[in-house]
Amino acid sequence: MLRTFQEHNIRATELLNGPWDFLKDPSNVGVQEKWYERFPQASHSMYVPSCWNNELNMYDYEGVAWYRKMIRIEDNQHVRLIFHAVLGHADVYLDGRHLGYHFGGYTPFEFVLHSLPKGDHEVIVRTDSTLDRLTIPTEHVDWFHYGGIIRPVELQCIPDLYIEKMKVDYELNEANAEVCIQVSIKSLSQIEMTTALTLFEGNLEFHSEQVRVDAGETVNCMVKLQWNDVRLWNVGRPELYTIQAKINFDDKVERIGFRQIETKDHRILINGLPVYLKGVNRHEEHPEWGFAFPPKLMHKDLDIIRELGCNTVRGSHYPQSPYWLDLLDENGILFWSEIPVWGAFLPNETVKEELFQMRALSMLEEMVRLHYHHPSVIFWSVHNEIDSRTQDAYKMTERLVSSLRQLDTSRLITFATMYPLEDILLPLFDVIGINKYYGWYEGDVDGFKDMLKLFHERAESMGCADKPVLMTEFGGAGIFGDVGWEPRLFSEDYQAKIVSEALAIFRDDPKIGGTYVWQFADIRGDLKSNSTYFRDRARSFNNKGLVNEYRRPKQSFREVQRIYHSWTE
Ligand code: ADA
Repeated sequence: MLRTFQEHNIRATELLNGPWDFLKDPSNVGVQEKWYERFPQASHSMYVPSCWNNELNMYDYEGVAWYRKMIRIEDNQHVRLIFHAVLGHADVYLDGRHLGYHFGGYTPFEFVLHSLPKGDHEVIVRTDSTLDRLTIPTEHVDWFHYGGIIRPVELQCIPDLYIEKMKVDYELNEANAEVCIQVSIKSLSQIEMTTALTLFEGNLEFHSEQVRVDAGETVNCMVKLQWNDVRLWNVGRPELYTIQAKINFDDKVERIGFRQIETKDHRILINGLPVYLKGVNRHEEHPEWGFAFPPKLMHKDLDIIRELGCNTVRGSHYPQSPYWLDLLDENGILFWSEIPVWGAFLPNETVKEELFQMRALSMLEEMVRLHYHHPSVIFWSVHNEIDSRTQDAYKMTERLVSSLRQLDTSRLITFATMYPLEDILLPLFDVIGINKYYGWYEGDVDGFKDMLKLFHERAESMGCADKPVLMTEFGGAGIFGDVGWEPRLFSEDYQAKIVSEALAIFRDDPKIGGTYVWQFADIRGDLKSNSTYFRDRARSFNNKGLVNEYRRPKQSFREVQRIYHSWTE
């Protein structure tokens, strides 16, 4: 499942989920030996989507691996081949021909294949999960370093005239919306063609026109309407609208929610009313599936997060599945979306590199494209814990933020800083996120009080006094099942104690607009016997979850649940 609803009712689509032929290429000889022309006898098959590290004897494999799938095309036809997410570097070949390269991990990329002849075709993917100083994330990162095709691969049959994309925007004045719908119709034909374009909201037709498209061209149709008295999407009270664009032999469905986001007096306002954010950081990760997180388990995560009393989730630290965001849309839960620029060990030298910045820019663009219509998404975040004290960080951030502002003006732009008292980036953002671990990595929990006092003074001196400040990370490790009489480090008791004390401090500070506990569930860490990084991660897990990796609640879960339920705005 890709979405909780059908994105196409007319276009024929097929998921290529299931077994693919799979081969490791640890010596990286595949390109030289032209495996894309002649795939070697497959050593075994790999289920797609999945992470290969979850298979036997593959746990710590980082490097190159090849996938192959035969596809059957019933008629000579145009085909759209979509890879919804492949970790790291991906080169795609069709019948021995290189179709293209993509770098990323959590966003889709696609190829449109004109007039693919009827019959069998061979799709080959070379992936490389190797991290280095210029990949995003870079080589030292605090989550397990999986590889593979982690989200579905989709095959769509498209007609000569097809809907390339649809974009829905609106301006709200109370409950009156000026709606702007843009539909791009693309021709793959040799001749000029005409089609009807019809737009529906649910089953209700509200627009129809004839569109002429020259051979091989794209026409962007823009429809502007005034919709009065729309039902507003709100926290805990979701209202969704389904918009379908239909042409002669194709269609596309998008789902939106009408809501207005603002900031005022240190608070996030949704539809003019302040919402105190009660959140957690969630990795989309599970020990059995890695990042190929099954939709069924997303329902369970959602239920647990609702039990906890959250009204928001931070998608740490990469664009999460559209299915997950659909669930948040349907439940009125706010979302923070970010790209995997994870900076705690990011050298300044890397920040300066053009390739690194270009990768970050294209990840931002792909994230916005993927999540654009989800009403739950209210924050775009450009990075986490980079060294935000340097001019190089400033220059890169300015570039990322200005590109985001061109892509979307309707959401708040933010980041998470680990240097709140020295950060020079504050003025660039709408909202400031602070990550700090008093009671765990430094001092005791009371350290938050002094830090926040100094931070507010500093923010004021930088002209940022009114911006909402969110506590985007805080907490400590608690090993599931380790409970006792005394709150020892790494016990559930100690974790529950520091998290609840921290929450009380934040709630007392009128300048804090919300909290995201680090973290929802325990995740696998990236420990290596020959590396000094993350050696404090017992069991090779980051144990700061309120639930363990199998979603069993710890004491801290009960405490946060009690506290979040007691907070009313
Ligand atoms: C950082 C980082 C998280 C995690 C956390 C921790 O704040 O943003 O990804 O690594 O520290 O557990 O130390």
